[in-house]
Amino acid sequence: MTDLDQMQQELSAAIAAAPGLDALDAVRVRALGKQGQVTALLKSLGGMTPDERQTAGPRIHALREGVTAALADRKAALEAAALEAQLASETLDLTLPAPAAPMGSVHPVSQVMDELAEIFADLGFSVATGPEIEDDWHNFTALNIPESHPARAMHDTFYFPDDAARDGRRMLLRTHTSPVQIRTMTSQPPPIRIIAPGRTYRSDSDATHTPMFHQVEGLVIDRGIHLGHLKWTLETFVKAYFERDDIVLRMRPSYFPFTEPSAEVDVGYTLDKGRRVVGGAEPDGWMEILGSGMVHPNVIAACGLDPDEWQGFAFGCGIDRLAMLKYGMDDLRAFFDGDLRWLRHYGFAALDVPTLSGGVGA
Ligand code: 2NM
Repeated sequence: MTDLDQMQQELSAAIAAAPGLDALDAVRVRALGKQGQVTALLKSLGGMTPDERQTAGPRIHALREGVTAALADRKAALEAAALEAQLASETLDLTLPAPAAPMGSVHPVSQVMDELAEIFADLGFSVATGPEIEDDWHNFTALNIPESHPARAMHDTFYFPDDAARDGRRMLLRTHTSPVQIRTMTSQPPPIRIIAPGRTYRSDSDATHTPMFHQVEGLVIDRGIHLGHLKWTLETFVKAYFERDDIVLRMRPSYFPFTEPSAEVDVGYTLDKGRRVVGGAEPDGWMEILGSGMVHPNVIAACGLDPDEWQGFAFGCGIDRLAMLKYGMDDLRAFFDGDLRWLRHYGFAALDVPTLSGGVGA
């Protein structure tokens, strides 16, 4: 056996026996490194005569290629074995139970908005939305509240600086969601059945008012709409929302610029250990929960419709107050504090989606 054959055999054995990647690299350095055995043979080619080189050259190169290939094979085998061992040790038990206390909850305001959408969807209403930054035409003028009208002052409006005006219209934070109804009436033909839930803003802050609050308003526009449609719709809504049939509503004549006639709607409550509970066939007292009325002909005309052909009713109420009455919170300001303890107590599980069949109160 020649020296070269013997070297080949020794290196092959060392490569095959290398127990890990570090040991294998040590063999590589011993053979192919700067001071390596194979490297030394390659260098010796320079000192040979052309004849010697003719025979030794191909054998030395073959040795180097053989060693290089054996190193690569062994390296791949060791890496595959290491991966196998890692996969075998790192198991994930997918049958383990989920954490007992999932994080996060649905805010009562979001929950009530979902309940309202579900109740009114069943009556054929869709949900409409619009910008919170409005112009004074959509928020006031189109709603029969002209420039000089005292209702403008009554709304405690947050106005933007005059240089924010667009097309000569002052910009403001909407004081109610009614501009959504205006945008719906000017962009789609009747019949219209919508509710518009969302954020509204008034410069007002005390125990029962926050500068940002939530409103839902409803609008129906069709031919031959009258007060009877309004009363039935509100009764059906309030019964579905409070989930009881013994609800009594009382309509009191009132005034809004955008409806004529207008009515404030009270719901009867009964006393349970001194606490007011919405409902009961023989009420102990009344709570105001809604404003409503027949849409003023001026509003219908401002939206480009003929008031002799189209009539409608509208209503509005505060979502935050609706939530407090149903779920028993007594401080409005806690709604917007972001206190995790309050949210854990009053929040709803993310998968508790309100449905009429399953109970909107979840
Ligand atoms: C209320 C009370 C009464 C109302 C009117 C309209 C519109 F756009 F049709 F004219 N939207 N909402 C309305 C009527 C709102 O909230 C207390």
